[in-house]
Amino acid sequence: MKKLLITGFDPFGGESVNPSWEAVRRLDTQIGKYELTKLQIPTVFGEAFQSVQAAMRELQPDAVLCIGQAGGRSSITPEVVAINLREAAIADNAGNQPVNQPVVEGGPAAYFATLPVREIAGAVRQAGIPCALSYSAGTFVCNDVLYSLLHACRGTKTLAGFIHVPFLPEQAKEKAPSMPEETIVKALTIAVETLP
Ligand code: PCA
Repeated sequence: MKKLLITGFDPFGGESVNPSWEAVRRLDTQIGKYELTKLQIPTVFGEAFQSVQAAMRELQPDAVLCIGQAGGRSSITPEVVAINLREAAIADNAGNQPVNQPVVEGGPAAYFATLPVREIAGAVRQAGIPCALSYSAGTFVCNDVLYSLLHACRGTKTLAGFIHVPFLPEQAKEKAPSMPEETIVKALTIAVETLP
């Protein structure tokens, strides 16, 4: 089987759960062509990707898929692009709040995800789950991880990408959109089934 490293984040911003990790940890360990290795990563600039990179060195995965929470979104959103910018509206879990900093000094402005994002979005929608491509992963830790990952994988065969997921119902205050955990798990399962 091929090897997939799949990650979710720890809770941040005053939340007590993060739907990305809650869903990732419930995924089957074999899906489609892939054997999954699951990893929880910290919502901390720099450190998050350092843990991804350490796991990549050990596992030598064929694909890396990182999952994150996007509170306020109502759909599963595969990210098309990451930009070379750290600009935090809130502090990360280590108290860092960078403004107008690059992710990688001297790096290109942006990288496109190398996973088949359109196929993933089409397959998830086909199953009746709301899913739309996103053209901004923000400028917080999720974008930081995706940019760093794509930078590290440039010129290699390792497929890399990121999917944002909505809040869980228990997190959604004042009519914020949310999605049941089992639906998020199903969407991520379909995403992995879609990987070449
Ligand atoms: N979402 C944040 C960082 C961790 C997470 O789950 C983001 O969208 O940047």
